[in-house]
Amino acid sequence: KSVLSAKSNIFAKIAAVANPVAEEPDKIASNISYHAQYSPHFSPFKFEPEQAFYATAESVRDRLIQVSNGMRLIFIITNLIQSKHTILSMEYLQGRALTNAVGNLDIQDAYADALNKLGHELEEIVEQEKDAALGNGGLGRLASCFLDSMATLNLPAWGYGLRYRYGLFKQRFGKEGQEEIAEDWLEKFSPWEVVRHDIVFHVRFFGHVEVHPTGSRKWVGGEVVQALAYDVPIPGYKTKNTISLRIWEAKAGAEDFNLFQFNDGQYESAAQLHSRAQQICAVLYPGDATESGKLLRLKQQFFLCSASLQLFSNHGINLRTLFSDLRREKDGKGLRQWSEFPTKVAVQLNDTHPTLAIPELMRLLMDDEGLGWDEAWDVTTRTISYTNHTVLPEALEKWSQAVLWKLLPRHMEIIEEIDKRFIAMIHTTQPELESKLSSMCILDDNPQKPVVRMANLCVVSSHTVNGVAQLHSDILKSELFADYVSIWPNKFQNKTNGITPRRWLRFCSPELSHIITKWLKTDQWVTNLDLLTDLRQFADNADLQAEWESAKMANKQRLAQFILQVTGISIDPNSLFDIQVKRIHEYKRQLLNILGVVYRYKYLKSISPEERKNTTPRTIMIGGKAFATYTNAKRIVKLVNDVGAVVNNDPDVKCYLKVVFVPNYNVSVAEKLIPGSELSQHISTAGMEASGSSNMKFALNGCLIIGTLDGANIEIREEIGEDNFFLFGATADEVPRLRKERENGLFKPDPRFEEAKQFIRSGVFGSYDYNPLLESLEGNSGYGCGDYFLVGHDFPGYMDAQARVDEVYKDRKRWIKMSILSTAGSGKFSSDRTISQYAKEIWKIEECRVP
Ligand code: B1N
Repeated sequence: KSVLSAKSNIFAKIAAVANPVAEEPDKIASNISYHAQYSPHFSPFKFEPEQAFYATAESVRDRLIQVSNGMRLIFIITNLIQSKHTILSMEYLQGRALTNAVGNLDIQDAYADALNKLGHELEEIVEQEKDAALGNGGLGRLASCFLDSMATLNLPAWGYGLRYRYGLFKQRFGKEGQEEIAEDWLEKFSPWEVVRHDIVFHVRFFGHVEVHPTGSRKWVGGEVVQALAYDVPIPGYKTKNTISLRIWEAKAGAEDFNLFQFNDGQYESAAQLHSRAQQICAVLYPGDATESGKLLRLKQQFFLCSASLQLFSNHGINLRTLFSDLRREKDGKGLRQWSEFPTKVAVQLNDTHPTLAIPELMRLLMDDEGLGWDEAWDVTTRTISYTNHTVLPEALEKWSQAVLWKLLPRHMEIIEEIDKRFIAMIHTTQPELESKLSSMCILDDNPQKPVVRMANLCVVSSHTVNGVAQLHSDILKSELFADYVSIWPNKFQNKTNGITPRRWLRFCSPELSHIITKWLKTDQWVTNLDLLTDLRQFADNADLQAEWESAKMANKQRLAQFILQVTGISIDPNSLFDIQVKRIHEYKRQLLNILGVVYRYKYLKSISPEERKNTTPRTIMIGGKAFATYTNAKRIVKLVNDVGAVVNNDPDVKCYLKVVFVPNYNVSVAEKLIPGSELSQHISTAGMEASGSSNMKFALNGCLIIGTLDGANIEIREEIGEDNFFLFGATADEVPRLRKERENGLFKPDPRFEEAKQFIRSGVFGSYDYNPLLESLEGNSGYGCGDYFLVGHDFPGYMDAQARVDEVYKDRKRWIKMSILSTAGSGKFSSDRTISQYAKEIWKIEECRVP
């Protein structure tokens, strides 16, 4: 009863605060002008596009804050009844926010009109925004798509991350190839975030464990930094629900500043604690080749986990202070019982990076709240769930035990105890697994380098473990985590990734969206993507085909404009636009793509000008960043650039082949490339790409895929039909045998493969030494066997699939039909579907809609 009365009280408050501000363009224009005038950041006498962007964004943010304040109250109230789910992720790749915000709030037309009145175009203004690139690639972008879906589906769910000062580096090119520049996304300020001076926690590092006479343990000493919360509002699509991405910043307090030393002229040492605190959130993924780099990365991970979990465990206590009528129902601890905690809080670990949430929650429950081991373990394991995103051995985190003992002594005690109890459980209940224990347990005590296996800790401590595409989840069960399946057969699930159809179709390709809405006679597909299947019945319709083709052409022309602007290369919108954009990695096989290009170039040179006219002209665009210390990835980037420089300037072929390295690939570049794409390459060695998610974005935009049976490609092909997918390459189960054969010298390379490599060696593309790269395809690749990624094996199949692409492209009707069917078959890949499955099958939460 009292909950209900408090609720109706709150609803009245929300109605008061969440009244939307004026929708009329005139009022919006004056609101924008107000921000331009009173913003402390710019001169009031200037209203260039940059100022216009910040003023517009601040005006939109006001609305978001109004709605999100209302939302917060709803969450607080319903949290007493319902749960609140949390994603902990070290990465969020948000990109730009303005188009998405006005689109989701359904106010883009009013804002476009308002800006017109002020002498600006919305399309130009949105280009002023810097990408928030607090992530590396697919894993971070997935977390961002999830936030959009959580908000749109009205789920009481937030994301927690770090506020990196410098996000993913900016990519530039010098003589030697890729150079990395710090990306200053906060150079001016971010108009979206709201600093929460009321939400600050202390996070400790180092120190020691004190044992009290009662046996209880306490972590004390060491150094303590403050975690300060910034909230970035995340609007749902056409709903009042606005959730938050809460990002933590590390700082030191005034008491950490040594005024005495400063006055004594020792400026650096006076501010030492401040600069140490600042290091924590200085950069996304600091290099971890050195010991200090490893320590810093570990500090980042713990910082995220500790700040977020202190917040959750304080949650109940915060509630008490807010609602006096509810307080009487409590037993003085905020929550009725700690055993209820997992019904209020669910924590999803986005890969192993936030694994330290496990021992941190145990520590908070035992050392701060006084729970015994069994009770704390029960609460922790019912709260935490884990998503695995990779099976690549080098990406499976293992942290040095010695470093962990130093940095987090109490947590290491807890991890040791978890491991001890796990081993004891195997001895008593599953003795048949004893022979497997050395690889199943958490602590790897190998004397060379004792480490903690984070993935094992996650599997042992989570109630649910999931992979990100069906094949990947199957591989987790049959290989990586096979030994655990017999202990916990129901722990393992699949949640095939998804993408938000708002950003990745509705807003990035308005033309195609309008056509879809027109033919489906509804725009409901934006939140119910399965409706796209209804397009199938029109795939042969000449009118739809004509509209489809002209929308794609408009997107291609816009893309050609963009490419000219950023590279100076002019590309022909009548050529086939073939795109591969993703992080540069040997397993993703950009090298296979470029070797194919080299062969195509050689072939075009070898035929007569007449024969060339019968070929399908292509523009191949490759983009992506190579990790700063990943030498072979950087060599691949250099090769693409070098091949482009020769091919694009060769008068014999330049009408038939262009090769463009798209610089500084990021979310906003993707929003330009994907709508204008016709073919995209998802050509990883089978079994190595956990899912992929750009494959879904391309397919949704009517782009055909050339790809292997890997990750989500398999499911995409199932959905859109095998006739509409250019398949090639070995399957995941063939890969181990093929590697063995390679090792035993049984592999016979295709002559075209040899020719392509020879052509590069001959120096046609310049004097850079490509031998080390080419040798990775031959002798020892450093991965145990030559050509570990099977580029040579898959090359002929790839070339044949590319030849099929060339043929089909000549038949315009057939190509456009396939393009329509691609979009029509993409319904399954909405992140709304993925998130509904997480909500139902892992978090057990329901929607919590703002009335
Ligand atoms: O996660 C994506 C998948 O679609 C991709 O297939 C997968 O490669 C990607 C260490 C990772 N897996 N692991 C990472 C990121 C950062 C890091 O420091 C590993 N990224 C993926 C979404 O499921």
